[in-house]
Amino acid sequence: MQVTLMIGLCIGAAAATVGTATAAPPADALRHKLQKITAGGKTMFGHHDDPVYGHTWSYEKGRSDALETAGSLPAMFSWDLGGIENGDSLNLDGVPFRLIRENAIELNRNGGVNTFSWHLRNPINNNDSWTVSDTTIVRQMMENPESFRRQLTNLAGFFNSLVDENGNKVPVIFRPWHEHTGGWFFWGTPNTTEQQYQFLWDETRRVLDEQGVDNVVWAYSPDRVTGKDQYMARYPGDDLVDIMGIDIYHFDKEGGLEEYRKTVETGLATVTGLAKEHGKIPAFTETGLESITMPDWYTDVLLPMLKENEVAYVVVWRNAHDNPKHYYVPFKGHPAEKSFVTFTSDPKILMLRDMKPCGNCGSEKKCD
Ligand code: BMA
Repeated sequence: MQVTLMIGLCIGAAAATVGTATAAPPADALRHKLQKITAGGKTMFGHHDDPVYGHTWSYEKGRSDALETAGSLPAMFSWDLGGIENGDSLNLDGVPFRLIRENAIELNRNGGVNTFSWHLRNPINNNDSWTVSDTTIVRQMMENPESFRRQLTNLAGFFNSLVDENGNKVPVIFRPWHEHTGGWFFWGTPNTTEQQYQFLWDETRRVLDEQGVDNVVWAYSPDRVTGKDQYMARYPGDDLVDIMGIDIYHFDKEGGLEEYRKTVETGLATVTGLAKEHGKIPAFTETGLESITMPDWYTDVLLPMLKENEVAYVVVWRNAHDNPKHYYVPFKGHPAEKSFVTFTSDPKILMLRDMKPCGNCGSEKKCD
């Protein structure tokens, strides 16, 4: 009862249209929350598809590999919207959008934060994001934008459908056109011109604005970069970006550690430096060591990097239920469990148990 009342008051004050046309958009409250978290020296932990499936299970309400090891859900859930552009009911990994919506709304109610990526099928020939054999796709999208606009309208419909039980829009992070410094997506640098990449951002924002999407905080997240010049080469502009992030994975098990450390050092120094200069929120938008082949990875590798570079959040990728090696959070009995427990208990790291349903401090750890 008390909780419900508090949520109502907080969201109402921060975001709702209370009889006036000038109420702040819902995205403002989330931007503010992320700024507070960063300023307080905290980092939210996030996991892709966390509550809908794990290493050995799928679609069992109440389960989460992170919850079963760390004792709390992550502060953030990451989701993918691939498929929404075609009006599908399941995303590209088989997750029902209905379930994504329900979980996202519930997480927001409990003080957590949702972030969305978009591995869409291209609107020209419906090939997936990873099909890069035809490097004219984005040029064709610019020449004939109608089908792309229809895709964006479907995407906007999803964001507009994130409404809580009080009728308030739920603010979320959206991270489109990610990892473009690599060549594996059709929008990647080798497959597009600067102008074409900019078009994707401009058109996405234009259609979402036109459709009244006011609950999105925008994240720009290249893959690894050599420094500020490469990071900024295709930066869509301060007016289109709220979060400066980066995606960097640890490959090749222990053998790849030195390389990972070096790349993250450069990547996070770039992100935090530029975020300060541009007044943006810094984030480690994707990382992880597949199968967590180093038992102390969370405490010995990831945590020190986060202590050196203040980022609002870090997200690790999914624990697939149908691919035994594809997981990034330990499950019960995994050798990395102890390290994950220590990591998630560190005063710097925020799990859902550390988040306030609303309120201004961003975390209970910080409020104490
Ligand atoms: C990749 C893998 C794929 C998945 C895709 C989109 O990194 O996890 O299995 O389809 O992300 O979620």
